[in-house]
Amino acid sequence: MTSRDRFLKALRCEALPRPPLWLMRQAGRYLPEYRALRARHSFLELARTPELAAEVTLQPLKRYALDAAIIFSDILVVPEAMGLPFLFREQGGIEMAFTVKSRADLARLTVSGAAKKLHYVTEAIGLVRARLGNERALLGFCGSPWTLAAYMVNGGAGNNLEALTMMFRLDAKLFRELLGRITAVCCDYVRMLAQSGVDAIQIFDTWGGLCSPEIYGEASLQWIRQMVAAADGQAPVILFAKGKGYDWRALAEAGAAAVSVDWTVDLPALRERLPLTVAVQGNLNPAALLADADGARRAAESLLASMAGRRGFVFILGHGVRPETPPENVSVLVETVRAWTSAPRAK
Ligand code: 1CP
Repeated sequence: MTSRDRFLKALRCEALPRPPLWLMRQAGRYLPEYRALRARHSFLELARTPELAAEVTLQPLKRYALDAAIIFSDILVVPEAMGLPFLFREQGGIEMAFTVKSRADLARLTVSGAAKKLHYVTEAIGLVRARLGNERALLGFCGSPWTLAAYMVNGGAGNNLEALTMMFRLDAKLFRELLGRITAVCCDYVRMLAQSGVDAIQIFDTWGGLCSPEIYGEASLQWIRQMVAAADGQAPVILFAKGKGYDWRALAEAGAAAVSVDWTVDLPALRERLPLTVAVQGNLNPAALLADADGARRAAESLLASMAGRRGFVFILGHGVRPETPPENVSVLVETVRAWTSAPRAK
């Protein structure tokens, strides 16, 4: 069975002796070969040059027997295409060029034709697919409208994280106009990704946890649902929602093939609660890869054992690989998951 078949079978909740494995942020600063390229090119140069983006995408796959690649890009290319660029701070992290606070700011954002500016992503996808063939799965991704709005209204992490929630509560009309515009671009972009030949599209709702559970449906999930509809079954959608205060059944009913969760969620319990038409993806704590290799192996085995024999499981970290991760620990993780076999459970 190819890695790509394994990945697609897991998303369809078919029985497998071991789960497919990939990592969020599997390309990035923990890899010396990434840092070497970054020393010569800015992040945006890497992301916007299809040959370079393809090379960075393939870096972790050359080192590790991962089952899937994720195209090298960023969720913030969408606001950037709408006319709101982001900058790298001297001290690390990112910052938006301006924040959206009023109707006048909203008027600065482009909707029509914005997604077309992201053609460099689909070109990079074409290059990666040509090199990977059908051996391994290839994922595209997009931020959720709520999470993108969190950057566009709050600014980068460490800024006023309540500004978007305040807009939702105090100026519902402005909120809906903003989210409607972002969603329109995200839907165009998802259609482009789905047609570019990716095997799945991950939607990152990294800041979904800023919503209290009673507003999540209106503030975030309704816009995500439109994106899932835009994929139109051409590529399965994986929905990553960070945090644990969600109505998981409502997320599962949004139409995604899989729900992806962080390490604060009890994954076997979530698997029990969701129907076997929706896969779960998760959720090793990225911190488990920061210390010794033995600890990384034990943490991976414990998650594998807890999910042994269950259908509809994709093994991933609960969030991105941290830049300080020793690359050897990722090797140990990959070896541990690949060596695992378990018989299917009755259920
Ligand atoms: O080289 C550098 O210094 C830039 C670091 C970096 C990298 C490697 C950024 C800036 N983005 C990326 C790539 C990236 N981002 C990928 C592709 C790589 C891969 O997965 O292999 C993906 C899928 C993302 C997605 C992304 N970007 C998310 C969603 C996932 C998550 O981490 O929750 C988010 C929130 C971002 C925003 C972003 N981009 C970059 C940074 C430093 C941040 C976080 C900003 C912040 O909140 O402080």
